[in-house]
Amino acid sequence: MKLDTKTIAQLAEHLETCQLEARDTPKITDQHPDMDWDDAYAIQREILRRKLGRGRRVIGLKAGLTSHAKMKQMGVTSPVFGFMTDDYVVPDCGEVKVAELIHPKVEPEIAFVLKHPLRGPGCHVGAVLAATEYLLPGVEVIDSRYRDFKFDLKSVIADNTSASRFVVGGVPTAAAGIDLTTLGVVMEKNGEPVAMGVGAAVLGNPASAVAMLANHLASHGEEIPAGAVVLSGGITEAVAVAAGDTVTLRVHGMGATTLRFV
Ligand code: 0L1
Ligand code: MG
Repeated sequence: MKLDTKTIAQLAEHLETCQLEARDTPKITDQHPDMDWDDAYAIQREILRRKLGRGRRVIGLKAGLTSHAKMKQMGVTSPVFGFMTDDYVVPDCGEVKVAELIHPKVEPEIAFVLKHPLRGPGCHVGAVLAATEYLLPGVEVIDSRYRDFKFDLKSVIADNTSASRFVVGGVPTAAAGIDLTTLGVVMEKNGEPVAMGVGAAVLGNPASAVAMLANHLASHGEEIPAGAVVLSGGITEAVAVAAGDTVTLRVHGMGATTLRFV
């Protein structure tokens, strides 16, 4: 690691304050160009520690930048991982207050809810499917704390991978019998389709992203707990939203989930 404990704590406080006050910041690597991957995840873990200290609970975990579309959009080459606390949950058909966010975007995802914990290393698609209780359509609202969504991979990891809100809904669907690679999704904004894709856009199979998350957590001695909601990553590029927009994600055979921006 290149950063000391005090700097990690200061950067975590800075990024979390930007989140809580809905204001943006230049990317942190501008001031700390030498920070490494361990520093980036240490800052993210310190943000989580602060939230847990205020009584928040971890509800889910996420993989991000998992599709070639997203990687191309952001100019990066590998996925990133983050957490979601209880205040990130939007009820199905619920509202997101845009004033609480900086510059939100939405992305269509497949959510996994696990019946058994998943622990790496060596976690693979088969283990993920065996541990999955059901799948759901999910929309992630990302809201990078970095000005104009301009960041590098280390900065975005420290910023908990832009996590801010998410909704899941539709029909809880067993993974057995579903071909996740050809699973089709349509995301609508104000009734118009704005993004379409299939599961294979996420690392060939969204379950691969969950396996990678389990293997990543194993390097910190952690696992994906049973009951966690896991967002497997955007199937398409993210779409900007504003107050007044309604977003619906339809996933073939799994129904739909909706959220409204006010
Ligand atoms: O969930 C995601 O794919 C987002 C990862 C962070 C990058 C971004 O803000 O787009
Ligand atoms: Mg995402």
